[in-house]
Amino acid sequence: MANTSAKVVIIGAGIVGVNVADELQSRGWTDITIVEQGPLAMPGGSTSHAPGLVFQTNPSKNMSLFAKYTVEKMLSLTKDGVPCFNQVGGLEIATTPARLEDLKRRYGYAKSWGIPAELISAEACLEAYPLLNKELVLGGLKTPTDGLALAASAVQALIEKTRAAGAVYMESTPVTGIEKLNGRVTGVITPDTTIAANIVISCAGFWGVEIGKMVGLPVPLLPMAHQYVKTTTVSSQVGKNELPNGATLPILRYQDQDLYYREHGSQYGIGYYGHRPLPFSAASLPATSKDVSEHDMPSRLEFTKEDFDSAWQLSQELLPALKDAEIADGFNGIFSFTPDGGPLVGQAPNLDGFYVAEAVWVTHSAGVARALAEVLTTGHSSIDLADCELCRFEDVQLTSSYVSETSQQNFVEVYDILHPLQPKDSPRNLRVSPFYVRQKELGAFFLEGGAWERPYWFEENRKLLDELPDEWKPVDRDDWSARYYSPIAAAEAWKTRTSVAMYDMTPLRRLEVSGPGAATLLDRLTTGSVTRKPGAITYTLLLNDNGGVRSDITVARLEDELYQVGVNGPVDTAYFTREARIQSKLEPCKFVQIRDVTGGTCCVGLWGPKARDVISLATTDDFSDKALKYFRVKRANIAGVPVVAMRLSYVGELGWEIYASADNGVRLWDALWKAGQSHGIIAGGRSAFNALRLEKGFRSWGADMTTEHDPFEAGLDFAVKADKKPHVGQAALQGRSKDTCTRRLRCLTVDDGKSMAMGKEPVFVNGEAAGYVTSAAFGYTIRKPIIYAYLPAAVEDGAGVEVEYFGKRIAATVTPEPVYDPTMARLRG
Ligand code: FFO
Repeated sequence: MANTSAKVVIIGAGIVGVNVADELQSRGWTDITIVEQGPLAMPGGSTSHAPGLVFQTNPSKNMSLFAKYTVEKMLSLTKDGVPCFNQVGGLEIATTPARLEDLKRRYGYAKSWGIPAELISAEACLEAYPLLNKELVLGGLKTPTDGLALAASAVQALIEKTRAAGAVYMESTPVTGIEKLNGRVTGVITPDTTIAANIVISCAGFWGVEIGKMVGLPVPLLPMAHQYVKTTTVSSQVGKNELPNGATLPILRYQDQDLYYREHGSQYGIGYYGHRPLPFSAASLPATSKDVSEHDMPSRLEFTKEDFDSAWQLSQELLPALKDAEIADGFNGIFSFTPDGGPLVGQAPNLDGFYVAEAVWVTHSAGVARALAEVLTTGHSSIDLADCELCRFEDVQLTSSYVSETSQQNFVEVYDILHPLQPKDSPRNLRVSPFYVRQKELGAFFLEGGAWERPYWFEENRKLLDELPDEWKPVDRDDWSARYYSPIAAAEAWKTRTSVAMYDMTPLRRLEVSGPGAATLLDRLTTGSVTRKPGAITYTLLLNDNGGVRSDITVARLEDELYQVGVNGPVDTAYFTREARIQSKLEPCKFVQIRDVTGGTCCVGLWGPKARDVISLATTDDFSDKALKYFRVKRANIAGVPVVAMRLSYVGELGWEIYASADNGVRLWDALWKAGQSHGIIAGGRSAFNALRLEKGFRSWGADMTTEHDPFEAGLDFAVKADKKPHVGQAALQGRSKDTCTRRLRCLTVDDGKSMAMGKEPVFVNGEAAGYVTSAAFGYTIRKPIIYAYLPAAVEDGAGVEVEYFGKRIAATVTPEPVYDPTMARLRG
């Protein structure tokens, strides 16, 4: 990625576009043009009516860090002598016992991500916010560094700043098309001119869908109206705030009723998420006129009072001082919602040089802009972007019906207490494996992931609970960790470790990488020895050019010019596809093709000490250790089904991943099932699966490591081959080692043998928050919960630490890993 300046056109001068311009300039880029369809003084998109509340704490680490930077940056900006951030603090209140518990969880996130916060009593809430009805409030979460962003002023301040540094602004200039040549963007078309560009960044907010259409790019966001009102003067507040929009009370969240509040001088601002979803299409809105005003802008729709009636009543109950006021002015303001609530950031998979930063709230605007500017100027961002990546969705998740339904659901759930495993109720059954019919027969309990239906356990296995030896008996869980869980998982883990089980691995994304350039491509992008002869499998890493782990993958060489690569998701697919396209263009004789074969194939993981006994009853092909060693692949035939068998196991047992084409799936399943009967074979679900992999110390990308961690920190340096030809990330790792890390991923076991964590909880070393949980599960084999967490490198094995779960401290011990089969005797057997 080039470090030198490019010719950049940014579409949209909202809070995201102007921040991107500024962040690029501060990194030395100079040739920047910003095209805005509205007048610059008030462009008329979401920024122009955004209420500006910045609550930083979020379950997502990167969203919290984006918000944190937005606060810092806004604090440094002034417009006409007035700072662009009013750090009044934030207060989230609980009016139900469930919310009070949830605030403890949110307090944990704040600690994990380094945002100062305090859990406070009902009395302290009243002290911080005297207007509250003391009958209603049970307690609160106070975040002193939260506050109010003056988004529209910040835009003006940044326009002045970036203009002074040479940025060119074109106002009242709609974009009518995008120019491209040979898969690269070359310019932006407006009614009067075409502006040449080699980088185009669409920061068009909810108009992004329409801009995306110009280049054939689906942008999975849904514009939706959200109600906001200003009251008339509240008499108790007269004279308390100096500025017309001034505020001194903290910004306030009343999530139990989908409401939030801020002061506007002596008036109140109230936002409401409790009304019916009001979706729109940006294409249906009129063109932005030259005279946008506060009350007349395309993103500000007519107020629908009937949707607000209950909110007004609830607000007067919570804040009795509002009883002498009325609604002065209300509107339905359009914002962007997405299928998973995250923003959309990154390069279009189908068009090089075309970037998107959309569905970004004011809260995260400067943080996202900085990350994108880092990507453009250095090739990588310091905060991991995977859960914001534009290309993180599966194809079925890009259809307009999916985007519409799930984004509306997100609107409805925006303040709900959501369990980390909680699936969508609808749409479901989008992708099912060929084994689905059999799984139904076995009483599978399904959750959804990557649009796949995935069994978590099988009711059919409940009867095994009676046979479970004492040392395998599950222990009781607290209510939260018992959700989406069944003790049946203990029985499935037991069978896998002591007998044999079948796991549906179909949803594991796999790519066929083929052509004369296949080995060259894989060699260049990975840390491992992937050019060994056909039959070899390599567990290896994709790094970014800062040495951060962008994925961990398996590379199986089937033929000289044919590989099967097991990856972690659509972001990996987009990366391989882009790199293959570039290589094929630069070196036509090294042509390489990437094909996602996930949907057309299926996979059974047949694992356990009796796996070889089972397979030998279903095939005459040789599955002995000699014929197929650990981490080797071969084609075979099982009961008449052509398969590819890979000798590896994410659960850490003897056995194989067995791949077949999807049409043969049921036959494959039935043959293995039948062969397994005499050995007591069972089907295992993801609940047991996830526990077994953690016992074995196998990392899960996205949770246990991201681009923010290098292989040494993540404990994956064994996957980096020292004497290898240059590969992406190699140079960055020079001079780094286990000894230079300041933090490392560690295995903890819970001392009381039963207290669970779920992930993202803070970990305390010597009483100080020093790290956070990446993965956690009950280790059935050792009969203790296992927790993986990043901790300072100095922490030694045997050290006692504490994990905070819903405000309670759980004692845990740092333990050498893996806790199961450290000598690999099981896998190599
Ligand atoms: N591909 C396949 N085929 N199967 C998988 O389970 C997975 N993964 C991800 C993505 N790709 C996959 C990769 N994660 C091991 C650990 C993590 C994995 C996959 C495999 C593993 O067996 N590690 C051994 C490697 C030993 C060696 O290098 O020889 C180990 O660490 O001991 C599932 O998420």
